[in-house]
Amino acid sequence: GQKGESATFDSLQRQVTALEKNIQTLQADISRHQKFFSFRWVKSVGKKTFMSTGTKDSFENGKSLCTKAGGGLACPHNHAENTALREILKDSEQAYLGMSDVQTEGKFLYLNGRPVTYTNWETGEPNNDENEDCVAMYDNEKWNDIDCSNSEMLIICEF
Ligand code: 291
Ligand code: CA
Repeated sequence: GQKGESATFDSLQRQVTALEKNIQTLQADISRHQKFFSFRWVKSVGKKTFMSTGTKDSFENGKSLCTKAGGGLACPHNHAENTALREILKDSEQAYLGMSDVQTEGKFLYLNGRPVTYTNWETGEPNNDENEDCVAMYDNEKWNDIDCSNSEMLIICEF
């Protein structure tokens, strides 16, 4: 009868309301995890933390992304930092480093202008092949000088 139908309707309405609440909670959780996973590429070494959003970009965009986030493009200052940085790279990925020799050819400077004190060049590098002022790390941990506008590479920041 009518009473039974109305009871069924009430029960359904309660279920829908409960489901809506569950969906809201899930949406909040997903949004939280999306933010978290965009920074899942994290390695700490000493006082330094390397962090990547996992996205590839140009040198210039990478530089500004890291700066805006309150850090800088990754520049390993010793072997331990270099190895930690390598661990963020997937096979055959490359990452820009926070240094260049755009001012004086052959003189690599950190982006704060100080001379580079630690290097891990690949054999035969830097070769300035067709004028290369930026530096990228290969997945073998070695460095290569590269055209700053060459390609989009994994952006890793340091904090
Ligand atoms: C060769 C070498 C490097 C040079 C590179 C770039 C393109 O390596 O001559 O010294 O920097 O070409 O011209 O390299 C990339 N990574 O796009 C090729 C090895 C990957
Ligand atoms: Ca090169």
